Amino acid sequence: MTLNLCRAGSRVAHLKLSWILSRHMAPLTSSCHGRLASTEGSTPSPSMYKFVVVGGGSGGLAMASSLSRKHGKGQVAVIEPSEDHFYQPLWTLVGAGLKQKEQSRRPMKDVMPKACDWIKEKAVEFDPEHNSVKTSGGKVVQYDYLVVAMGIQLNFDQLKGLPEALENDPMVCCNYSYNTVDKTYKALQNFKSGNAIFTFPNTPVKCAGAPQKAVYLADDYFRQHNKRDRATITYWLPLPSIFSVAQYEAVFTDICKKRDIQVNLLHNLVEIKPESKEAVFAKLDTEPNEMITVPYEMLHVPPPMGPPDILKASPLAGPAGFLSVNKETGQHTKYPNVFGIGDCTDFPTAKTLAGVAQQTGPILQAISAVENGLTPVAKYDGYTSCPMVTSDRTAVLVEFDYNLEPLETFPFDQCKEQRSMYFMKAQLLPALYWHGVLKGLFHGPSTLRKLMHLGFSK
Ligand code: FAD
Ligand code: UQ1
Repeated sequence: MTLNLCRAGSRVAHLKLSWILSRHMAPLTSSCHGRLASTEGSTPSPSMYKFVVVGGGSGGLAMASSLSRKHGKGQVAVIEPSEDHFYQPLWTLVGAGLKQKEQSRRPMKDVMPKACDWIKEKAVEFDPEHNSVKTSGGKVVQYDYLVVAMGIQLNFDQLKGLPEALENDPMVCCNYSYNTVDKTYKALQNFKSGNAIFTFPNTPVKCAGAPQKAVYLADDYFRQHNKRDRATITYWLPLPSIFSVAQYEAVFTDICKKRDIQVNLLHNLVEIKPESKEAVFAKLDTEPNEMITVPYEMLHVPPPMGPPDILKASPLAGPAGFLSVNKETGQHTKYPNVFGIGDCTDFPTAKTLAGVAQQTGPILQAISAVENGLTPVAKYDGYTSCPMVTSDRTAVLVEFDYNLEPLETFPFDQCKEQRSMYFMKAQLLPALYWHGVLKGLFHGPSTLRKLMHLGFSK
């Protein structure tokens, strides 16, 4: 009876039922997740969970770890098709030959929280009216609460010539995927002379700093290998400035000037011609857009990106196709038992892992509030950050919030290139990721920030 109600009930009825059960009839809380089913002698259904997490990337596993630690075995399922889990921030360093790409990968089975059920399939359809997700294997997985953590989709085929160029031209490279990241270091090594071109896509992007870090690391590599004077380095962006936060924009404009890196704003890469080794740009400040064709010796291209297709096509999508969430709590704007984290959401801030870590606390609090029939009050402030690696020994740690105001952790001048920030990027953050973020134990640096600023006026 309870099971049928769970299956057939409307979203609201279903939620009310969950709350009533969880508050007053604790042993029956699991009626929708197998426990009551087994007491009644029927087979526990593997397709009904208190929590379903879609995506076993950074945000998905951080949430799944915390939720399964709190709620116990069998309560949380993670729908994730990939055999491997990646620490993507390492790819910037892999592209410059400073790390091996294998260091960024771990088998999914080793990082999946033990108390979670791993459904090794793709989610293919969301049905939030019936609290269910359909998978590529035909399963219908039901939930009390859904956490969407599918990341952003890489759309290589949306840029004319990019798939062919990545396939056939050894000097066209991309730090944004495990399969193409080692081409970048090979291109740096094989570069003889000419144009080294670096671009930025005209779409939403994860880690908007990563395309720029590739520029600085190339400049640094060429200098160390005595070929900088044979390289013309250009960085092309469709945006009106090199960085969205004024204070950091000044820092990077200055670095580019000092290092003879030419920055071409308001230029969008529209085509790559690998046969003639040319890149075609649209000048966005002309109407109709004037086209410029530039020969390249080496070309680094982050692909166009966008919301995952199945999310975009679902009732969960907002106007831009990303998961529509309340910007302070991560709760869906229409379905109160749906939450989102990370790159697949429309949190109006830069998409980074640092942001993901900082989101986990408020989202967990919001889920807990809804479970207890309360209104979520947690407040994610839009914190996002990334170490802008400027050489193989220095980085500028940028950190800011929804207001594009710096929200810096350390009490020293973060606008200066620092060796300590490179050390943090290359040595400390990977460990913090595998042992802290993924286990749901690190919720961003806000406590560290408070400690660091004790006694300082900042
Ligand atoms: P992801 O970690 O990408 O995970 C998404 C998961 O969803 C994947 O496992 C995928 O397989 C799964 N999935 C997709 N579709 C489906 C489906 N239909 N069904 C089920 N599962 C699905 N951030 C920083 O903070 N600092 C940095 O220095 C930094 N550097 C970066 C450098 C590079 C080159 C790149 C590429 C990223 C960098 N980032 C950095 C960004 C950071 O890696 C991401 O913001 C972060 O991983 C986002 O986490 P997520 O959980 O939202 O998505
Ligand atoms: C961070 O928390 C994080 O995720 C663990 C990153 O991804 C690798 C980052 O790049 C940064 C900068 C942070 C912020 C953490 C500190 C200690 C400032």
